[in-house]
Amino acid sequence: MNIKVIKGDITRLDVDAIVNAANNTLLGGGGVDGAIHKAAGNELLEECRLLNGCNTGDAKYTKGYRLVAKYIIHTVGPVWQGGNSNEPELLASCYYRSLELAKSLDIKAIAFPNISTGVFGFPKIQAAEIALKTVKQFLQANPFLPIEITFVCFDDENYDLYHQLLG
Ligand code: AR6
Repeated sequence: MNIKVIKGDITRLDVDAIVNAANNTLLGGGGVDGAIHKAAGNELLEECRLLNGCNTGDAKYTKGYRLVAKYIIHTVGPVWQGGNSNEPELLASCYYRSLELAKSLDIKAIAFPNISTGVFGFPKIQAAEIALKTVKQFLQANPFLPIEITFVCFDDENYDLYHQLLG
């Protein structure tokens, strides 16, 4: 299967594109967003300023600058508000839109963090189920696309969850 799970720091990955769990401004923040901006350098922020933000559930891309990855796909996950504010659909859309963008950029290897499961408070088990289900849906819809998808977990809880779900 072309889905992998690893534990580690997404900023160091040797892939064509890494996905950033950003916010609507796309101007940086804490968590993985802060780590990516720090590792990529100030030029990233300059390009992000030109993007005019991003809607929740959507994705936009920039160059990777000082990262090994050539591109950064910035997506905005939903803030968890109890589960009745379209959070599952919006989270699924983050993964699907990011993969559609990757396809249009001819990306062969992409790495995702566990979007929305930090500051944005999405329950980790539900988020992992949505992430895996959505990625599988995309692969089924694009059966001949040569793309390798890596989930990069930063904490043990997410890592263990993904391992269990992938079997
Ligand atoms: N590599 C991989 N995963 C990481 C890294 C890293 N270097 N650092 C943290 N994580 P979060 P969100 C994991 O809070 O919940 C920012 O301020 C972390 O353990 O980064 O989508 C943005 O600007 C967690 O599992 O993103 C937004 O305002 C996952 O990344 C807001 O946070 C996501 O946690 C977005 O919140």
